[in-house]
Amino acid sequence: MSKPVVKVAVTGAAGQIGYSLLFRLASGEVFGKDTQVQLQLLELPAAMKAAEGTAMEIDDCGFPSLAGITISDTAEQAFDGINWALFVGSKPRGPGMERNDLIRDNGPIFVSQGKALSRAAKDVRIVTVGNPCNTNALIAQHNCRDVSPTRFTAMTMLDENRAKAQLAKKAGCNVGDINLAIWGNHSSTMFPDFENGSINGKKITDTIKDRAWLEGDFMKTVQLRGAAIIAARGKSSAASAASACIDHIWRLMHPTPAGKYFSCAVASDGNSYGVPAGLIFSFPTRSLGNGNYEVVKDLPLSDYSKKKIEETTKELLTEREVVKDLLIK
Ligand code: NAX
Repeated sequence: MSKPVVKVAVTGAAGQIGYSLLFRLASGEVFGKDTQVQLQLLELPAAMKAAEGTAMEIDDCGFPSLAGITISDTAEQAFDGINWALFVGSKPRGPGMERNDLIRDNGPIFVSQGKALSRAAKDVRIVTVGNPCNTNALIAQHNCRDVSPTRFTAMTMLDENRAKAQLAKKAGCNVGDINLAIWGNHSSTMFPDFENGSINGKKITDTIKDRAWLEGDFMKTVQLRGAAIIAARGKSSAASAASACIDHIWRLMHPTPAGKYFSCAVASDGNSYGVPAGLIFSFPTRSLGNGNYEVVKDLPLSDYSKKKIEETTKELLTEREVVKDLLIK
């Protein structure tokens, strides 16, 4: 009997993240060995040759779970019939560039890709990685009339993984023992919620009693980790971002164990934690096991947490204002 095929489009396939992500998608680790993965790569014309090189290397891995690879510089072609759209491709932030300049520069990419997606795919789930990923997801969602807004997500899993790694070192535990979620924007305003999080079922703050570290070095390390990696490596995070993208998809595909949650930026329903409706906001999220999810409701928030959530909300509202002319519907 032939195996089911999942079609996955990856934009910016010839980039740094693409170079790690594509191999892991093709290897079968996300969708399982009993599913075939069809990769549909999208690149700019100037990077098509490099994408071909990456595709040659993927072929050379001999992954039995790979159905095939197509490469295109036309979004509608790359998105034809896809089940997953991984929006990785975007322009990097240039020297001296302000965040708002980057938002304005990258916004149009997500207008055209949102429209193309609407025409080319119906049963599709979207993961936005390209920065500023929350607002890029918002733009794509508004321009994609024929796909449910709930299908659009942005990636804050890398922030979650970074936070867990720091907590595990401090507590002397395994990262797998930690339950923690990120609130808000994938930016330096995001809030890793160490107040609601747990280590082996016990509150993080009961295990790590050094509150000054949690509010200080821990928060700073997680919020500024991207910049620290650029300073050390001379390039932005790539393999860790690809790994987080794999985790993001995997978590959405598998039912979240009781009492646990993960970080996923999704459209706010307007009735959760005071976050205005429609903002693509990272919440503690649980998967129903089939790609569908629910935001965890009624977590208690201290005044400290509320303030952090307000700060990141404010930043996302400002970003939405900057791109308001790109938001149709
Ligand atoms: P690279 O510059 O290595 O690759 C980007 C690729 O996108 C290039 O090959 C480029 O040709 C392609 N591209 C640009 N515009 C395109 C378009 N309109 N259609 C298709 N392809 C297009 O960047 P890379 O390191 O791979 O990072 C990609 C994005 O991920 C960046 O925006 C980066 O800021 C973002 N990140 C997001 C993270 C997150 O946690 N959400 C963390 C890592 C990373 O910083």
